[in-house]
Amino acid sequence: MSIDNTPLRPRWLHIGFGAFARAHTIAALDRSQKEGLSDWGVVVARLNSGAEELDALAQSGYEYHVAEVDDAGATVQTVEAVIGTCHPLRDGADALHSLIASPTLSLITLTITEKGYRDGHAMTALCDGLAQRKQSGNNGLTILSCDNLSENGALTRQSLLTVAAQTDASLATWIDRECRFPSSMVDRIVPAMTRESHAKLDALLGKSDPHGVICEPFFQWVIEDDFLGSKPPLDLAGVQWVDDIRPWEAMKLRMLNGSHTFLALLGRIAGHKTIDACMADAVFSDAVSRLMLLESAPTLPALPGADLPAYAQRLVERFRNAELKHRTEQIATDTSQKLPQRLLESIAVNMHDDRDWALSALAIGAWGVWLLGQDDNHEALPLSDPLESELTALVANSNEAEFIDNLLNLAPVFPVSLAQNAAFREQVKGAYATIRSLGARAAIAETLNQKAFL
Ligand code: CS2
Repeated sequence: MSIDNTPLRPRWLHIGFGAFARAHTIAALDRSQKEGLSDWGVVVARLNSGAEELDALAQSGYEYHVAEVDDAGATVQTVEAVIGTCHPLRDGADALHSLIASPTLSLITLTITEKGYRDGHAMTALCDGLAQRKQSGNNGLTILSCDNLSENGALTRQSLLTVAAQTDASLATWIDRECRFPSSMVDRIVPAMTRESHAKLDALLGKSDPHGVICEPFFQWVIEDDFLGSKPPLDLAGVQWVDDIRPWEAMKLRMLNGSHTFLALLGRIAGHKTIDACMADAVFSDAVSRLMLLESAPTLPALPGADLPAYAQRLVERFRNAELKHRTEQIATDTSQKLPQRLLESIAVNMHDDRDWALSALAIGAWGVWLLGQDDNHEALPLSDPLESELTALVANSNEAEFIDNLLNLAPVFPVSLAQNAAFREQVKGAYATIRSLGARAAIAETLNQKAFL
């Protein structure tokens, strides 16, 4: 790891330096720092690929740009909060462990995607670093998840303790006693950068920035107020501190991300390559509003002061942002990891309350269609998912009649309570069959007509 000559200290380590973290998490610290004085600097780490990219970032003085775009124009932020980089494959695992053990460090943030909490890689790196920290006699620190999962703090704690307990029970006890795991709800639409979006950014900047990102102007970060020692200086960036994160998470995951997954799967099967293209199609924009208001919002835990119709309207406007070109295929990656918190939790509540969930059923049925590998125009649909081999085998070994039954038996995705519910299976099978026979767009149109929603 190398640290530049700067008044900022390495107090914060961010693991997972992808487009989202650049435009959301690290950009927020940068905004706050520019408003007021603080010595909080960030060291950014990647664990798998991307070592060369971190080298290049160091060579450009750790500076990158974030362009917020919509139809009103663009605003560019120059982010200067990064003071160092770390990559275990370049610097050796010890460099990351020593950084985690350092007494100056007090916060680790994570954007490791949904699957990162299951595959053990990031958790093992964290555990080894925390073992060194414990060994050095330093106190604990705060580990803050910024991934789109329900109760992401509790999940981080659980994943870490499971890995720690496998090698050293006393380490697990120390982590549990000494560290804090607040949950957080993060929100900003930041599409993965493509050749086209890089060209657009470079044109805006008048120079090339390979580390820069394009995103929407909207930003939200709600964090559970449970930190060890001083909190990072994020107030000036508009961060909200709350005691109970759960209603915030549920609102965002079910209304925004649930709709995103609905649009990504059904939209792409119908031939729409981006979210704004889906929203320009009246069948899809109508359906997504109804999904939010009639199938997601009524399932949410109470959140005093929340105006859900206004929230839904704002989401529709954000999804219409034609400057982002947010690819449906990108959102459809890792769907097996996304369905539970985005759609299945609200389906379970709707079934319990005897409320209609026909549009949510179409999204689950559409995942089945997606796995067959072809859209409505016979174009190939890519499968990128941590359960890829199980899913491919399931498709190969099932005949059409049993395919959805077999899919719904996939335990890591569908909780037993839903998988064993005959009404759930029948509705998903019906949705799948309708998409297979009519195509995605007509299946949505028919569902909207049949339900005669008000
Ligand atoms: C998207 C999210 O790719 C996806 O799965 O639904 O990344 C979404 O854009 C963000 O959660 C918005 O805050």
